[in-house]
Amino acid sequence: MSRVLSGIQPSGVLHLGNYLGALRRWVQRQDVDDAYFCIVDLHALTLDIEPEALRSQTLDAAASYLAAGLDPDRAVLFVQSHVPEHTSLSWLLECTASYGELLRMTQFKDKGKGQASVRAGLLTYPVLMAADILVYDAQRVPVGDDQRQHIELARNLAIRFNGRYGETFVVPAADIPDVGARIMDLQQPTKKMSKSTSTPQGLINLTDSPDEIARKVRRAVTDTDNEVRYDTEAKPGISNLLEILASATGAGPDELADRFSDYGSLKGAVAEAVIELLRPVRESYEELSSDPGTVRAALAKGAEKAQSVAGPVLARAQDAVGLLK
Ligand code: AQP
Repeated sequence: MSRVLSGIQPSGVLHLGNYLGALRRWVQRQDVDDAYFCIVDLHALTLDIEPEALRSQTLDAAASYLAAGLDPDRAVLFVQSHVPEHTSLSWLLECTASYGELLRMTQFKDKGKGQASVRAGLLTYPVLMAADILVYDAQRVPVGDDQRQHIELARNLAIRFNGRYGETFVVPAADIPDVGARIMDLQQPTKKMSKSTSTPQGLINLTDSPDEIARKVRRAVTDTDNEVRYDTEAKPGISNLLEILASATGAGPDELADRFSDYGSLKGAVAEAVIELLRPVRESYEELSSDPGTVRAALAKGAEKAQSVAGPVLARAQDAVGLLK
């Protein structure tokens, strides 16, 4: 059994990209792996967020985890800030990372662009993410393609720390799917679908009704030549729809392209597949959102278990750097 760790920011309602790139795969791993999945609430503070929104979205994200099929008896589900070992380790890793390597993070450049004042946390949160992973001795990190660079940083920090202070951390590896690793915005198909930067029409939320899903897919931006072909450079909109359909059905995007002779029929098939894929998640989410007690109980149990693993790893790292016991 390998130890896996991953998380999602409660920076908005979870969307189809979060589901296909992360959540759905976590559910598949929970019986096979020693699985730890958190809601990374501290990461959400790197951008502007109202305190009430952060609180309610954290609970909503946890309800989405359960609705997607994660089971607190088979995986450790918790909120990052409930386990303070993450932030304690993060400081040791900040003193391992260099300013230059953090400046090179593309998410920092993308999210900081156009902001009058960029929070220091936006620069340093990839280090906190490294701490999220390393503090559990995680071997694998199932994520979407946008997190590849951050996992590389976590690996580099683990290797550098081990080199400087002696073997302390497990060096983790990214686990990125072949299909569904980068679901694009339906309105701007050259940009990834994102909680914080997509418009409502560009996103399919896990809570969207079948009608909303059908409308958003029908209005998805394509091109004008009406030829269904998988070509992410020349036809990003159609390729994104094929990728979504491939991820929902298990067939390959090229093979699917051959089955459709026009955009209308492709869009109809995508809408139907997504509606059926998300139907059980939405139904279960609706039940859970009226039962916050169940969600909170799952998180409390998870935090206790998580802390029992994170505590000794943090102590090992503190000892390694020379902090007085
Ligand atoms: N569009 C996507 N396609 C596939 N996977 C995706 N993920 C995110 N967007 C897509 C994966 O979902 C997990 C959680 O991501 P996150 O919420 O922690 O942060 P993010 O990657 O920055 O996702 P968002 O939606 O864009 O959030 P905001 O807008 O708050 O930054 C990760 O495994 C990610 O790869």
